[in-house]
Amino acid sequence: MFNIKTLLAASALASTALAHFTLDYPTSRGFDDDKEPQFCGGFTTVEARQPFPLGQGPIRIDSHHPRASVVAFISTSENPTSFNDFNTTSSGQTIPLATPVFQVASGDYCFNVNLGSLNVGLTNGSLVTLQVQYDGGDGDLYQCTDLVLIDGYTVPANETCTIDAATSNATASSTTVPSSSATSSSGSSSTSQASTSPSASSTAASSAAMAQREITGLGLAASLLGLAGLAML
Ligand SMILES: [Cu+2]
Repeated sequence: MFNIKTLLAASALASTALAHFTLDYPTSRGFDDDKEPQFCGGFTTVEARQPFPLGQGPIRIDSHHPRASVVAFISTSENPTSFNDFNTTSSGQTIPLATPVFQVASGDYCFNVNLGSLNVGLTNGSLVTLQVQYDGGDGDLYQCTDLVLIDGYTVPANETCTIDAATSNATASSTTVPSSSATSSSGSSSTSQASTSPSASSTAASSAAMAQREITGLGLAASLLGLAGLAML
């Protein structure tokens, strides 16, 4: 015989997709399926800061939904406690999004950010927290990572992001990109880089203008972007 509690538990179980998404590089503060809809994925204290390039640096995620929209943004607070800390600096300056809103399927993806170019006064040694927001159809999910920005820092070679999901229609890469495919794609990636950068930058500009809304309702942004697939989830 069923009771309400059992039914609720069963439906909660069914609606919790396996892992939603994970932030794999830089290392996330922590991951908890059930808490991932919360600010910073439910991990609200600053963890050991990882060195990260002041210039271009890679972020890696593993998407467990067949279609999702993703955006990343930073806080310049040493201990961000609210989304507002990701919207403005301590002096009230608006912080642009670190990426445009972009779409992924399931699998491993990477994208590059260039935090030094956000023009919010970041320099060698600046402390930031980067938050990734992900909506795969079951609501906004979050992961945070705490960084110290180093001018000229070189990330481990295996973390380098050559197929940037934020600026191209990247397909999921395997965990390690075979060197043969990296070689063969280098030619096409440089041409696609050139052809996609105008649209990528215009996307970045428009998403920066909508930053406030996206941070609190990426689902809306996703539907505006025509994520028809979400309805099927
Ligand atoms: Cu999910």
